[in-house]
Amino acid sequence: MFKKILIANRGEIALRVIRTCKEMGIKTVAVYSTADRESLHVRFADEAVCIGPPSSLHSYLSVPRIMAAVEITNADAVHPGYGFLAENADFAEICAEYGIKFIGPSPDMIRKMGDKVTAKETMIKAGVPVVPGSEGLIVDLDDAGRVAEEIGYPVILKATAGGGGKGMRIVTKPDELEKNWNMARQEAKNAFGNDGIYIEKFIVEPRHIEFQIIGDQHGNVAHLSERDCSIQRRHQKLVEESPSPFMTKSLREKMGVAAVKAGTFINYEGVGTVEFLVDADRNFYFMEMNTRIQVEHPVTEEVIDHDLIKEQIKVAAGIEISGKSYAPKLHAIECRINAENPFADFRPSPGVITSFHSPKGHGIRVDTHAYAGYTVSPYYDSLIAKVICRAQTRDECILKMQRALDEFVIEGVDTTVEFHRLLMRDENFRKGNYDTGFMNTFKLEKPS
Ligand code: MV4
Repeated sequence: MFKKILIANRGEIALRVIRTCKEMGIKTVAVYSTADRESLHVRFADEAVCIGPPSSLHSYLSVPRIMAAVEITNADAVHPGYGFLAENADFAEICAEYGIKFIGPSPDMIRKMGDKVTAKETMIKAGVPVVPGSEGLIVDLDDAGRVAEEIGYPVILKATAGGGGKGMRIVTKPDELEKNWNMARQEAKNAFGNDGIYIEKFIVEPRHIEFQIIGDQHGNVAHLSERDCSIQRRHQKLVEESPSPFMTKSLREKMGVAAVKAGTFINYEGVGTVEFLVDADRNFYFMEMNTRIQVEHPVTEEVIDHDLIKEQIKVAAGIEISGKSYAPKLHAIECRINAENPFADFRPSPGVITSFHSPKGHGIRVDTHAYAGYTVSPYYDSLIAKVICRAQTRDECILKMQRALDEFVIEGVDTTVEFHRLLMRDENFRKGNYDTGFMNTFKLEKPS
């Protein structure tokens, strides 16, 4: 087992990883920017190294600075958390060159899944259903026109280097293709330095349902059931839950088989997520694979009763998993609490948290690095807490979440707590009647 893990991250996930390391008897090293001096991950780690100024580019995204911190502290492994360097194949490669275990899959695997066209081609070979579309990259506008006619409008143009919604354009009719083709190429080139585009049939208002998987170094892959992440706004997830209210026993079996097939075919090592689009008829299609631990992993932890960070560290150290897959035992919901004003287009609201009281009681978990007196920096993403509730049934879980949100006091910055309070009372949400279009019609009105 590792002796000392450096956590190349900040905020709640850095704290989350430190907690599990402590329970496993592993020493921890925190890294921090000057903006995060007072952060809890710095205080709770055994050692802490300042790696630079607030700007992520010169701190949490700086490979040389992180490697320097690894070297001076003698860490034998790096946990990347999510975001920052978590899916950076070059970083994983440099760790390997220095004999440091990158807690995650191999650089090759990260590259393969990071390129969406390659990922999709790989899944076709594995026998996992994918959205009908182009075979590989589109070469020019004529090619785009031919493929679009073949699969039928509406279609969606996606950047192969994209993911998470960046660089996508929906095309509803032929005369809109040229404009969108040019825009998609330009956007992709600017955002990723790669203008490779592919085309898919546009699935109208699908659900976003993802499967958590885990693979070990011995070829075993298991799935840990699904999370429904359909409640999102501008490709930012707001709420996740497990089980999905749209799931059936037979659909879970089929999707679970597909997720395990995906992981097994690529010999996946580590925790990962296979994202699917699910249409109204419950047809499901592979969308992307994430090769990191995700923000919403606690939902899965609560329903299957395992510490995913612990499992992740164990497989990274070469320990074999049991190989069996899990169905959810309970219901869990996560609400992401961001320092944003939901009544002003979710505008970020950095500043000092003057008072902070988090909800407590049976079945309630709050993952947070925030406290009274903590400053929310404008330099990083605005997630300040995750409230995760679990109960025997979805209805009880929603009631518990309501109670938890009612108890949550955060003063000094605007937060999305109020949004979630309204959402938990929404009739369609309560019925589980939602898809990725939900936020387009959700009426957000400030209670007077
Ligand atoms: C799609 C889709 C419909 N059809 N692909 C890809 C990245 C993910 N974060 C969103 N993605 C989607 N891919 C096909 N073939 C619908 C989405 C999608 C979406 C697209 C446009 C605007 C908002 C969206 C919200 C959720 C999902």
